[in-house]
Parts: sequence; C-alpha cells; structure tokens
Amino acid sequence: MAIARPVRALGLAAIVMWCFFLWNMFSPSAPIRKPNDFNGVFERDPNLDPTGEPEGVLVRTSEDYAPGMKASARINATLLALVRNEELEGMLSAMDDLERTWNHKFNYPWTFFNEVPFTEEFKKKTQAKTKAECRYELIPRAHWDMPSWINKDLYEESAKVLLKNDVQYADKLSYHQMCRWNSGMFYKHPAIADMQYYWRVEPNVHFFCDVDYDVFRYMQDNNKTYGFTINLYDSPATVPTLWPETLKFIAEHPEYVHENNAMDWLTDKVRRPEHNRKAGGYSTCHFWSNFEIADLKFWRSKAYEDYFNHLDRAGGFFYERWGDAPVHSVALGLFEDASRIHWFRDIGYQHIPFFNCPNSKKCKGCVTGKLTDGESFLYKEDCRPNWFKYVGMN
Ligand SMILES: Nc1nc2c(ncn2[C@@H]2O[C@H](COP(=O)(O)OP(=O)(O)OP(=O)(O)O)[C@@H](O)[C@H]2O)c(=O)[nH]1
Ligand SMILES: *[C@@H]1O[C@H](CO)[C@@H](O)[C@H](O)[C@H]1NC(C)=O
Ligand SMILES: *[C@@H]1O[C@H](CO)[C@@H](O)[C@H](O)[C@H]1NC(C)=O
Ligand SMILES: [Mg+2]
Repeated sequence: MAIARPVRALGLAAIVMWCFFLWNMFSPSAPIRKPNDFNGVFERDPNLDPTGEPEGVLVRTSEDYAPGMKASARINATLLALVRNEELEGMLSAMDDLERTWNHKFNYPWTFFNEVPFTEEFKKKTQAKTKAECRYELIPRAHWDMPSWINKDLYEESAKVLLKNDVQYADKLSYHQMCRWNSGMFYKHPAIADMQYYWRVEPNVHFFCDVDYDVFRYMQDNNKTYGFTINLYDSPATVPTLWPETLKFIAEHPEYVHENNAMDWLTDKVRRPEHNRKAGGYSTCHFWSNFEIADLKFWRSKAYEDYFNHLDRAGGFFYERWGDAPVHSVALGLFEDASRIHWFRDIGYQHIPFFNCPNSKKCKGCVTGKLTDGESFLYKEDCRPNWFKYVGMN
C-alpha cells in the first residue's frame, strides 16, 4: 500500500538507534538482547540461522517440477498478479526477478487478472518470460464495480476530506476498487477455484535471493496459512473506523476469534500511541500485502467471508481508504492461529520504498538488514519488532 506522506523527520538519535537495531537484527554475530533493550524489540534467538533454509523443507528433484508436467509433487498453487496493460514493463521486470531466483526451478503457473482484457502484446511478452503456463483472466464486473449500496456523492465528498488529510489516491476510484478486490474478491474468481495457495506479485517489485525450495510445499508441510516479508505501520487517516467496525463484528461473532490470536500486535499503543488513537484502538500494524504467500482456504472461510461482508456494508472501502493490507492483517491477527503466520526472512524483496534483505550469500542486489532507501524517517514505519515481541519468529 502507499505510505503516508512525511509528517516530520525524526531526530538523529532515533535514526541511529534504529540503524543499530537493524544491524543487530540481521548481523550474523548479533548479540542476544533482552526484550525492551530497544523500545520493545524482540529477543534474538541464537539458534536462528537467517542464511539457511527454514526447517521442514523437503528437498525434491527438478524432475518433480518439469514444465507442463502435472507432477505429483506440484501442489495447486499459482503466482498471481492484478495488473494493468500499461504496467507491462514493470510486470516483466518483476517476472524476471522471480523466475530467476525461484520459479524457473518449480514452474508454477502465473495467473494475471485485469478488469479489462489483456492485450496480445501483454500476453506474448509475459509468456515469453517463463516456461510455466500463463493464464489471463478477466475480472467480472460484479467483482469490480462499486457496490450498489455505496452513495456516490458521499464517496466524492469523503474523498475530498481524505485528500486534505494527506490520504494518497483517495480520489482515485480505481484505487478503492483495487483495495476492495484484493480484500474480498480475488479468491472468488472461478479461474483459481482449484487453487489452494498463491504468491502475490506486483509490477516493479524486486526479488534478490535464490530460494531453492518449493515455498508452497513449505506452507503445506508446515501447516502455514500466511507468509509475509515486510510488516509496517499504516497511515491512520486511511482507516479511522476499520477497528471500531471490527470490534462490532467480533462482539457479534466472538466464536471467530482464535485463542492464539495476535491481538496484542493489532492493538499495541506503546510504540506509536498517536497511530493507535487516530485509528480507534488499532496499532495500524499490517503485513505489507503487495507480497503475500497464502492459503486460499483462509479467505474462503466463513469467518473471513462474514467479516468481509460486514466491512463491505460499512462502506469504508470507499468512504475511507481501507487497504487490503490492514483488512487481511486484522483478519489474520484475530481469526487465525498466530503460529500459522510465517515471516519469509529468506526471501529478499523490495516494493518501493521498503526492503526485506536477509543476511545470506544467496542474495544479490540489496543491502543486508536495510529497511528502506527512502528518507530516514521511514525507519519508524517498521512494525516487525512488535510482531517479534508479541508473536515471535515462527
Ligand atoms: N488491472 C488493474 N490493476 C490495478 C488497478 N489499480 C491497481 N492495480 C494493480 O494493483 C496493484 C496495487 O496497485 P498500486 O498502484 O501498485 O498500489 P500501491 O502499491 O498501493 O501504490 P504504489 O506505492 O504507488 O505502488 C498493482 O499490481 C497494480 O498493478 C486497476 O485499476 N486495474
Ligand atoms: C488440485 O486440484 C484438482 C482439482 O480440484 C484436484 O483434482 C487435485 O487432486 C488437486 N491436486 C492436489 C495435489 O491437491
Ligand atoms: C494445523 O493448525 C491448525 C490450527 O492450529 C490445527 O487445528 C490443525 O490440526 C493443524 N494441522 C496439522 C496437520 O498439523
Ligand atoms: Mg504497488
């Protein structure tokens, strides 16, 4: 998601502290730190080796993943991109990176979604980037159009107010539609009805590290629901009533809240009390959903469907600018067992302006541990420390 415009820069001391924290977090010889050494930062587990593959990886031969072969090893999964024809170059670049570092070994199909038909040029050039099958799917109007219960005038008035509060893209209807589709529609598309897992990819993102195992099989073998790389604060002005609506929903459906939830991560107010206050009790912490590797079963569950419908009726996809990242993250944090959410620390990743860059010889082209190449005040947007503090590293 887009990040908020700069409010004001942090003092030098805070920047230095964060650099020090990041260095400690990713450095191979990092000393073990006690909780609260750095503003509530997690205790580093000396047994964790960020350079290796995660435990539970089953090694398979390349035979299992021959192109076009419905190999028994390959599970029902796809790389998935919502993209416009005009973003072809950025898509090709993202494909180059992901094919080179991972998919040429596994040949999972690509599924491209668009609300208008893909051009022949788009199809030809994307297919040329991979040996795997590419599918080009049209989004049904009923999944994309503004729903009937949204008041257009109210939407337009709200957009003006949001823009005044520095909410980027608030007056871009397609941006609201995109966030809603990614929140509650993509997994309903008939083209992926047989799929169980997906890896979401956006144009212009980068992948830096060779990943030598089948991440979908890792998800399955380890009973994981959701994998992320980057975990951030959001702009509270985009989600003023998301949390209040969520509280109404869980008051009606307490049975959906998992006993091992991540409520503390969702409601922390120690690190950024102003964010929590402006977002009505929500920390605004979220998995940055331009990258996600996930089990579609979660989105297709009754709990999530009921939750999405509640939010959709409340109108915040249009009257506010609820992103799919906070919506996904709040749902996961409440309804899923937190131990089934995995940090893919070994997947080097960038979507401007943030990185996940592991300490590993398998990575090229990013700076170990560096969160951002944007302005230094962006360092305070990192919410991983809270995730590690409240939930842990698994
Ligand atoms: N087909 C289609 N794809 C869209 C549309 N709007 C956004 N997308 C795609 O949805 C994803 C997210 O949109 P972005 O514009 O990148 O949103 P963002 O990441 O919050 O914003 P940036 O920080 O500017 O990248 C990208 O993969 C876009 O290609 C749309 O109207 N039609
Ligand atoms: C994949 O999906 C198809 C269609 O639903 C199903 O027949 C097949 O058994 C699935 N394959 C695996 C490995 O789960
Ligand atoms: C996967 O995790 C869920 C939730 O913790 C649990 O109910 C289920 O039994 C687990 N399945 C396996 C195969 O471990
Ligand atoms: Mg983007």
